[in-house]
Amino acid sequence: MGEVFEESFIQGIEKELLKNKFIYQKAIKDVTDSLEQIARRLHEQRKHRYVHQVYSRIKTAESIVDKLQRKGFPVSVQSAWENLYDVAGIRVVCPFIEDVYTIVDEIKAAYPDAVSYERDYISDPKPNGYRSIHLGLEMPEYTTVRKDEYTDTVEQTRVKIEIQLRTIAMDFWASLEHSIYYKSRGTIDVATQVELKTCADIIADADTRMQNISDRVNSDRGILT
Ligand code: 0O2
Repeated sequence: MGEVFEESFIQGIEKELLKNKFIYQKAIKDVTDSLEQIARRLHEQRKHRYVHQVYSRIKTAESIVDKLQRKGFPVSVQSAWENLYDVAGIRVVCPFIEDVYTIVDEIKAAYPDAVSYERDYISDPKPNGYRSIHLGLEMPEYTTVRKDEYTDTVEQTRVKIEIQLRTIAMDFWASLEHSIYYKSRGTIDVATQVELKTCADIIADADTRMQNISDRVNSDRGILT
């Protein structure tokens, strides 16, 4: 069990975090714009919508503190800046499983020097059934101004950002599981955990079937996606 922090400590982190907020927002906007261009180009070229929805969020101070504790990092804004990739997070929801992999390849091609890690929880789901791909990027060269009592120091920094990619079906499960279980780790009985895993398996099966149907229909029509 991690240390319990006072409300005022979390508020302090929240206030400090606001100083970095604009730069996280800028990184989110750049990646989101780039994703929109990719989606538009693929749609024009292949007459198929690879991206169903894109949304983003900046992690709350409470969730940052929780994750730093879980991973054994010091609990501070500087530590979050250095150690966490998902303070700025983008989620890309695609219709089919193969669309997810196509968009992952497009992102890697768009940011060849920025990808720090790729975690494929689709081919290797988490034990609870969670499926998604997480891509950690370090965006190059953002300008920040560090203020102290006497000077403003202009610095070039690399902003970390995480992109999570999944199908509509995976997103359905992850959103519900997040609200039911994930945030209250360990406080839900084993039977409920098993039931959630069963739902994840049913959804994974449905995803594969939908992909197969799509492939069959496209090949009957002579369409290559
Ligand atoms: P928030 O702020 O509420 O969105 P990562 O290091 O990010 O590749 P890891 O090590 O699993 O992955 O880290 P963590 O903190 O457990 O998960 C990061 C984010 O991935 C979570 O954000 C979720 O959005 C998503 N995620 C990971 N595992 C699961 C899971 O089992 N179920 C669900 N529903 N989502 C998951 P947070 O922490 O919820 O933050």
